[in-house]
Amino acid sequence: MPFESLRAQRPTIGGTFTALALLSLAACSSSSEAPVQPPTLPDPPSTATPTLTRTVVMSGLSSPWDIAAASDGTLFFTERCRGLSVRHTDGSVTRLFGTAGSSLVAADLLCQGQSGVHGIALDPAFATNRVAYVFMTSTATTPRTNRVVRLVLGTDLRSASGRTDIIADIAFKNAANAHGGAGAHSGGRLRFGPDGYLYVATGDNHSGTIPQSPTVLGGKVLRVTTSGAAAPGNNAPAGFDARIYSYGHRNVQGISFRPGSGQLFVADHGPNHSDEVTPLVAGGNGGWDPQNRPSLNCADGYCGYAGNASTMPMTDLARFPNALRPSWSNSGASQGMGPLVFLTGTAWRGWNGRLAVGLMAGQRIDVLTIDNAGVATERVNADLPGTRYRALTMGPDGSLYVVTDSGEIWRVTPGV
Ligand SMILES: [Ca+2]
Repeated sequence: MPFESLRAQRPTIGGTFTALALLSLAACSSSSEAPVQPPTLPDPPSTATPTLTRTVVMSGLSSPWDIAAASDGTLFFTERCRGLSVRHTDGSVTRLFGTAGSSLVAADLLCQGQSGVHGIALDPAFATNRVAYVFMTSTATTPRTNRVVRLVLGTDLRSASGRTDIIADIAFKNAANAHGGAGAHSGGRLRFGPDGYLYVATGDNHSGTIPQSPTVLGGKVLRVTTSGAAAPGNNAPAGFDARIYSYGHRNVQGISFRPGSGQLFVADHGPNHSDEVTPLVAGGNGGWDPQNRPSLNCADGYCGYAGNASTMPMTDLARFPNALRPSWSNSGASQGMGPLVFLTGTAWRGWNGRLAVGLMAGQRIDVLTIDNAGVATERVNADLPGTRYRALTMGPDGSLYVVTDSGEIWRVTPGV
């Protein structure tokens, strides 16, 4: 009997296969043939919940904000008022970019309110070009702006040089208003998509008009080349800045791409209600429009904290019937939705492909099952310590790396 026909007949349960295979082999083998070993089959994918092992990799960081992992396990992390640092695989740390003491000092770095140094992303060709991207607030212009800067790191990853500001005109809240201090709602997450383009999350700056503005880069998700130019296919409406991929957001804090489809899902931090996880499409409108309206007249023209989920919705389907529908709206009180990431790898067992969402005020990580239509059908708690979850990313080892507001980096490893 040909070997391949055995493989085609394989039953789904390994033990049964072994018995059948041995019977078949015995019936078909002649005494002149060498014994044939039955093939080894992988275990079927487990649908069980993984057990989680948590290791504190670093502690004592100052307002850490984001993290990126290189293929060899080197970790890059930002601290909001200090800059970008790297944790080498030997455990040593080098300050690369930011305030005094960094390899490359950014004299224009501003740490104010919620803002400062935010997202970090490594170039898709990082292994060969050592290029990294950082989101930061800058005093280089008046008014001040948020920027995405490109850096070239030394081959030993212990220095930075060659700063190029690839996006210099992201909206920044320059002055306090009735709703809070300067620096509020800058967005700031950076991630490369599977298409090789850089996605940039921005925030509404406590402005009533910015989220739906066709030209102001706040309350948006931008999609650009590694030089900061508009990526092809953004599908922004006529009259919009061509770098805009989606608009009508409040304060996007999480970006992740679904394995397989590559679709972008974002976490949009709600006001006093309705954090949202939303799958995006090019040119889409998230439906956030916190302007004055007949039923609401708000201080400084910003109604973002006025009303409720009906009168000031995070996704206003009355104004924008085609707005992007969220997968999950954390209705009730906002719990400070922050980062999110799709869990990937068979080690995650039944959670492989599910979406981990970090909540800050909620002090937990929820794991969402998303159906093919992009709708969340199940939500479970990850059973990790209660703390404010600021950043999540997958490491090259299949572990989940977690950054907490309290200043720690964890490695969370799934197991049986
Ligand atoms: Ca929305």
